[in-house]
Amino acid sequence: MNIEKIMHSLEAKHPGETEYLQAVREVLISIEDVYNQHPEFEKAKIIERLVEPDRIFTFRVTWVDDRGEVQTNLGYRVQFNNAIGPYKGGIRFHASVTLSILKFLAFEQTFKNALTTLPMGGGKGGSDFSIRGKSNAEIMRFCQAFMLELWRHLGPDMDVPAGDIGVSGREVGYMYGMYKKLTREVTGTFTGKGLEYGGSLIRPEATGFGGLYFVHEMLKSKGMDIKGKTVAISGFGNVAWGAALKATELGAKVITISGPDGYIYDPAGISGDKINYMLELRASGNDIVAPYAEMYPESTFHADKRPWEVKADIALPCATQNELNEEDAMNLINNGVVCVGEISNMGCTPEAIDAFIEHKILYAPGKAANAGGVATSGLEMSQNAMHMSWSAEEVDQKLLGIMQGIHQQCVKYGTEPDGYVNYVKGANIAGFMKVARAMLAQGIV
Ligand code: 2IT
Repeated sequence: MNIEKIMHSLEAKHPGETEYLQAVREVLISIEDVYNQHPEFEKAKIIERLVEPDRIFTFRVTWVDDRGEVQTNLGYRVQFNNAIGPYKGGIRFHASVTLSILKFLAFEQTFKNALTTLPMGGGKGGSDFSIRGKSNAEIMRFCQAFMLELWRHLGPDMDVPAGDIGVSGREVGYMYGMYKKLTREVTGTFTGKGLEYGGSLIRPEATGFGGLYFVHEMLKSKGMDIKGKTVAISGFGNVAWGAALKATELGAKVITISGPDGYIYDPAGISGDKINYMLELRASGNDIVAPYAEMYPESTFHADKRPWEVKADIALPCATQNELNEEDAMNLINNGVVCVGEISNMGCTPEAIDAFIEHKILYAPGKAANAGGVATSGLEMSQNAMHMSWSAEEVDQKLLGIMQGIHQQCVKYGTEPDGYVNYVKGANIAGFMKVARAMLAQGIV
């Protein structure tokens, strides 16, 4: 495989799609050696086929705001790869959304979903619509307008969306309601639904829980205990919330959360009511964490800073892509970090990842560490297909088993001669091998 040639051609075809090109390059570097050992992959041009989405829908979403003004946003769905199952992946509503971001997310999702062992292909969708400052009625009207276009591309065995940044239970409910009305079917095409209408227990917590199960496995494999460790978390949404809950339950102490306005440092530990308060802050719709420091005076607010400057044993990026750069990585390393679990998608820049690997830090990429969210979505699909619901314990046990399985796959494919586990390589190779074999088996399509 000639990585530079492939990247050059992709850059020419998709100029300026930096996040997508970044995600592809990372995977190609990881899989180069195994790819070269499989001439059948090269013969079937697996890489050239795998780096391009099967198809992309882009559409206009027009709706009317509370003042009666007509608003127009962009809507997208990227159906990346369905070699191992129906397209599956979340929908992101955020002002920063571009096609490049959704293509990187859908590309990563393809490998992540393969790692879960469940039959799900990769997809992602979204809009540049931001829920910040919008009324409930505006959010509902937007979700309905979005679904008026998207519904025809979805289906329980075709494409099953879920939430992502800016899309949680409320937005999923509004989209699913419109989807049902248009399709006249009740098949559960959407995950992250409310418990009353087909949602799964543990799904809201699953990304954070899964991330902590993975981190726990990483530490255990090196004879370390998570108990008593300090944890720096970024973000304050659903993922950060689930991560803080499980970290605390496992005996660790969460000392930071963050928002677009800065970060909170709480040396007393963010636990109990403080974790619930995180959800209240989120629900306020203001997208700021500063009020936490007023509510809990033992904590401090650090405006316009990222949490990676604090001393912590474990760092968990839980916000968004490229939120932890090389300088942040060096701060963490110099402060003695032992484990970094990327629970956001592509949370670390390539330079930050290189620094962690060079310093032999336990570092897990998002497609391994955050796969618990989509894995539990897969479990929600199973429950819907069976017209049954499992108990929280059942779902949680399955989630734990899946995360342990992903950890084993990373160790299998990522262990280097000196015993260091390169989780990036492990996750990319394990995910790629499964998708590539499935594509090969199904011919040139
Ligand atoms: O990035 C992700 O894995 C998600 N946003 C969840 C996707 C899903 O289909 O549950």
